[in-house]
Amino acid sequence: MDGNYDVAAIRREFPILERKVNGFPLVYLDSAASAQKPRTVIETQREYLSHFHSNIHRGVHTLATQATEAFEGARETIKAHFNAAENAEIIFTAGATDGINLVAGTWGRANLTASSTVLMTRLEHHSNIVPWQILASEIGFKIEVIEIFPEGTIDLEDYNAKLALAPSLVCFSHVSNTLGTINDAKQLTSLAHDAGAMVMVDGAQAAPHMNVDLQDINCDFYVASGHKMYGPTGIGFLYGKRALLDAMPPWRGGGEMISSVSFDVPTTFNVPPYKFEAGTPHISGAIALGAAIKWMESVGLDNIAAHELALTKYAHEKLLQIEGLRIYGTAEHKAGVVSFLVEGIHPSDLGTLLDQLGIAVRTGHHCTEPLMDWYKIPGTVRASFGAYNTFDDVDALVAALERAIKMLK
Ligand code: C6P
Repeated sequence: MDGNYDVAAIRREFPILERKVNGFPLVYLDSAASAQKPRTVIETQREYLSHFHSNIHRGVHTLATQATEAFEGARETIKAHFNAAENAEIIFTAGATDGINLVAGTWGRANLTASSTVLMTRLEHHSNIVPWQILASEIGFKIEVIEIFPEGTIDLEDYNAKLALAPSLVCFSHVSNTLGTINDAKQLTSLAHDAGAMVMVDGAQAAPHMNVDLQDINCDFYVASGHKMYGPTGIGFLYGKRALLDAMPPWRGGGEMISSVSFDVPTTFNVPPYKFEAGTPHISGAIALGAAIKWMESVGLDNIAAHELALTKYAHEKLLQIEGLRIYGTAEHKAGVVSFLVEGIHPSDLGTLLDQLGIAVRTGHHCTEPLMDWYKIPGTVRASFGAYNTFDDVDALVAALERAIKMLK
């Protein structure tokens, strides 16, 4: 136990943490890629599939009603947890990537022109770059990059200078998946709004690690992925302000997103969120995501954040004792992500050897190639923490690294 945080009890809720990998107890340090699942999430999905699976919003029978209630209950859980103003502002998507593509394909296509400018930070994940690049190649708008300082924080002077270009949209990640930097989403949003821009926040790495209050941030769009929040893959959400969602054209066409379809008069569309949820959604995923959020709430996001911060500080201290090791991402406000390189060793060689010792880390560019290019490095080794990680996990990483480095040098 550290303080009141009973990490041993938390670990018991994650069956996967009992397994061995390559003969060693699993040390899972890759939660930024995808978090492991507590029993309540696994059970919720099993319970739904075993007892009340049905399509939703379409049937009058008992199973359809129960499935619809559970699905809409999950939407309510997301709305309440993230403090959206109403359930209609929460659109189920396949994940953060899907949500950003939705905004680009609807709001972006309807509102950006050849003379528009879109700002984004150098920290962005490809998911918050490429959909805008694809649209820019079609429409012809300009993309401008907000520069960062070497420790991984946004250069506010550069941001203000770029805001003077009167951008239509500013895109930034709430937390960097590669460096761990926590951006001040409220401040960045307010500056963007003062300049007349809309704001798209990529919350994929913030939602699992801190309390996020959407009305307080006041951004226009926010996306997150269920699988990083201890929930299933293939489900996530897009938050959008109601007035914007009302005005946006639909995205994918199909069942459920319409009000009326005709060959004779124009087809009309449903209200948000259904306007953006064509086809049968990932019902079990949405319901289990609701369970995952309730699980995070039961531990307390502030407790998870404090625990992960303590692990991060400890990892920095211990790792920096290794000769030739450099940490990328040293912002004062940092989430549980530690990216590093060891002089003379390729990150993927280190990652492979660490795996042989039971340690799961991610290596490579972490879908942030422009950031890696800026640092002039091929990638990093990244250890990332979840609610279930321990100080022993950090010690195991350091010991395995020392062994691996000896083998590689
Ligand atoms: N980052 C990582 O290892 P999806 O794949 O849609 O669930 O999430 C995409 C995404 C968007 N934004 C940020 C900041 C992210 O970190 C991710 C996913 C994983 O860092 C996989 S590349």
